[in-house]
Amino acid sequence: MSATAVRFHDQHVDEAGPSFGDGVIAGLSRERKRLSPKYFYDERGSRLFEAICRQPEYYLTRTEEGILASAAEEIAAIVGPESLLVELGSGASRKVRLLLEAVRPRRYLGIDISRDFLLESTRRLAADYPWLEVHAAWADFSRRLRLPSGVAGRRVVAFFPGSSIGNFSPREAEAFLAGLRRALPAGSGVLIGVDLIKDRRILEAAYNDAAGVTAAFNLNLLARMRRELGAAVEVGAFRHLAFFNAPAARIEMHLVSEQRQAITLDGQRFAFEPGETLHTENSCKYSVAGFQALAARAGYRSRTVWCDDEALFSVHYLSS
Ligand code: AVJ
Repeated sequence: MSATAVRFHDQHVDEAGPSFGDGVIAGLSRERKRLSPKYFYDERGSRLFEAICRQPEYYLTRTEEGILASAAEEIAAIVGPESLLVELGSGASRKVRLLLEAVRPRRYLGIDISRDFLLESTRRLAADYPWLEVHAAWADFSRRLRLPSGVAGRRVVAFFPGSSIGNFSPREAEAFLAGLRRALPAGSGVLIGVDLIKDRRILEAAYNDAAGVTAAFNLNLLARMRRELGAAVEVGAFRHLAFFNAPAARIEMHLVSEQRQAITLDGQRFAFEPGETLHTENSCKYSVAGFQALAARAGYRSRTVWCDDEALFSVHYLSS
């Protein structure tokens, strides 16, 4: 029953983006080498990310869950039962379960870039919540988003947890939110988790966990190049680097080349100097007021903001 209960929309909700291989070649060809963090999430990367969320230093997940748990009834009153809850980047997370149980929406649509992971997590939701109509759309929502036809609700609420918005620059985040507003019916809501600017020691510890899970997650990008693209790359000759760039209010992750070496792919050779980095992720942080101003520029009204007692993390309810 659970396997067939998910309506899977393999239609292109997104515009076709470059393949992993094309993205890697383009990123390695730049003067300052960089890759999009969306390439972290092959199956192994998605599992490593789930493990990051359980690390003691990674306060984001448990703090957001705490906020959602204590705000659940308030959120349920705003959202209402005849709704469609759209989760952007539907991981295996417990967060959406908190919401589903409190709100009891009619329909759920999970959107994710990792197909197998999406299927597994939506099937589990369908099995656990027989009253819920579960839809899954395989899409890269960082590109233009459309709701699959026939999937609607009296009120549509997009749930974008985990501070995933932080992967966009502030300018991109504004454009993304404006695009989301246009993709959803007028009057829709957005429930979005946003990590806050704070003491750099707390921030840097969260991206340098003692167990080395974040390092493995970062290095998996190189292993994925080898596995999927047949790239010649010495994974052991790169190391994980994560630091807070305070002027830009973001955590940066890089893979640092520990020696002179090259990655070879598709007959092309990409040379690294010792110490040269491949920039793999930005994770932007905001103040509450700063994020509200960004949302206002994207055409939203800020309805409610919830924070934890230590002001580590924020959850915003925006309406269009
Ligand atoms: C999924 C983008 C919110 O930036 O904290 C976690 C990804 N990278 N550890 C984040 C991530 C390294 C995560 N986001």
